Amino acid sequence: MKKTTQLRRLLERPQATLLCGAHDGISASLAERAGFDGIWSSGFCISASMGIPDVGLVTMSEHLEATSKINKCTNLPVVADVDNGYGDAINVTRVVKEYEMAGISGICLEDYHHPKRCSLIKGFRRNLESLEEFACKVRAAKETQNDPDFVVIARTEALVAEKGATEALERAAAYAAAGADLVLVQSKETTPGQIKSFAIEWDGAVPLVAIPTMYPEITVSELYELGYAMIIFANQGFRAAVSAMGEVFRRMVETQTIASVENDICPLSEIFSLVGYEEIRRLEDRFVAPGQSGGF
Ligand code: SPV
Ligand code: MG
Repeated sequence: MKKTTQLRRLLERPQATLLCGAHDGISASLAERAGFDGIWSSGFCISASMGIPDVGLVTMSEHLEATSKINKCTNLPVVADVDNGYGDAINVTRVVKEYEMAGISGICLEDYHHPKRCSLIKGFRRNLESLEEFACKVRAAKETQNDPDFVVIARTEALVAEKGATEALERAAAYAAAGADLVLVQSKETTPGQIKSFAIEWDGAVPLVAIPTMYPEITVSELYELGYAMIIFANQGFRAAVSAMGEVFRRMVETQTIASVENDICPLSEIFSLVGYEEIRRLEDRFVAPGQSGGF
């Protein structure tokens, strides 16, 4: 089954579709192994893995390259965070073509004017595109897609930009009317009040998407009950890796030996299995004659 259709099927079930944020191939493999329904190629984690903040500095080609690597390492459908589409509606048409060709199952477009700003941090100036302009981008995305199963998520940052609940609802309704398959509403509050009231007020035109990073206490089933059909655990894996790496590096310098960390790190055998060394052995048996040298 095509991965786009796989995502559609997941969304048709009477239960939440749970996506895990990934920033590279191995994080996507691990998310699949853990039992997630799909992968979110997280702009926040991809930019952090490049050592830069998530403020519109990463280009479309860089996101696409990272997302393609993710997609090749998993059988799960991948939803790509494409920030604000890297320009106007014309840029969005190219985004859709490129991501469809790369086998990505859907994109999430957010209504920031360039430069976008990470939603998770307070104190930034946040400029949104006009409702009309962004609705045109959503329409452009939907009219460009070839595969009817390709999913376009429209994300409003109205609550994060402190525009109020009424504007958030108006924007969400306009984006749904423009053809968005789902609407993501983001909040930077540390309690779920905003996204709870949003869901209560929402007319249900399309299903909702939540990324509960800032209000982590809420459960998947609570969000689903409220009307959030897709839930994204966007960056916990990346943050776990950063904590683990930082601690192991610290201990190796402190003890001046790698023995101090050996029991706490992933065994090599697991890496071999995760990235398919066994397959290379099989290919060697089939295609590489004994004693054959490199090929150069
Ligand atoms: C991302 O993971 O890049 C997201 C989700 O867009 S958030 O960082 O919560 O805005
Ligand atoms: Mg993002």
